Amino acid sequence: MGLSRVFVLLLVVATFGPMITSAKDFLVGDQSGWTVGFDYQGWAHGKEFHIGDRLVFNYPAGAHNVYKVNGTDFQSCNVPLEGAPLTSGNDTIVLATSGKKWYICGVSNHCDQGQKLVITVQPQALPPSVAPAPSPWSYSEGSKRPFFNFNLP
Ligand SMILES: *[C@@H]1O[C@H](CO)[C@@H](O)[C@H](O)[C@H]1NC(C)=O
Ligand SMILES: *[C@@H]1O[C@H](CO)[C@@H](O)[C@H](O)[C@H]1NC(C)=O
Ligand SMILES: [Cu+2]
Repeated sequence: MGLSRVFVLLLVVATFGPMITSAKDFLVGDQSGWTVGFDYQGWAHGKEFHIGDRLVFNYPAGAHNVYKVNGTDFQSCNVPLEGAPLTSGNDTIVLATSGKKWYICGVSNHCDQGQKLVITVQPQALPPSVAPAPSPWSYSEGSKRPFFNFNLP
């Protein structure tokens, strides 16, 4: 009895835990890291980035760097004059807002050689267990409140 309740609890945690503590680390380029001659758009394709996830740019310090830029500078590979790049070789960026994010390497002509990444960050998704499910109750409650009845058949 006690044991089966523990088991059910573990099952719930195992099932829904990953959805709740869902912040993910994305190693940019996987084992190739942050470098020239890699298809970062191919890498990003099919991945879902959410607020709270992290990008990790991995490279030998000094060989590359990471500038966060806007879409214009991304397209033209323009390295911003102001604003310092990340240079540690293990640069971690927390995705704090939704929308498009653009990153380029500012060393030499690496950006022109394809060392650039654009992603779209989605708003943090609610775990399905928390999302309110449509239920008969919401209708019966609505029917007691005439102001909410305009759109009901
Ligand atoms: C993009 O950033 C550059 C600075 O690197 C700035 O001069 C330019 O006005 C920005 N463009 C837009 C559309 O914000
Ligand atoms: C790189 O950064 C990540 C995230 O901050 C960290 O977990 C990892 O231990 C770091 N790796 C190295 C080799 O410093
Ligand atoms: Cu580079």
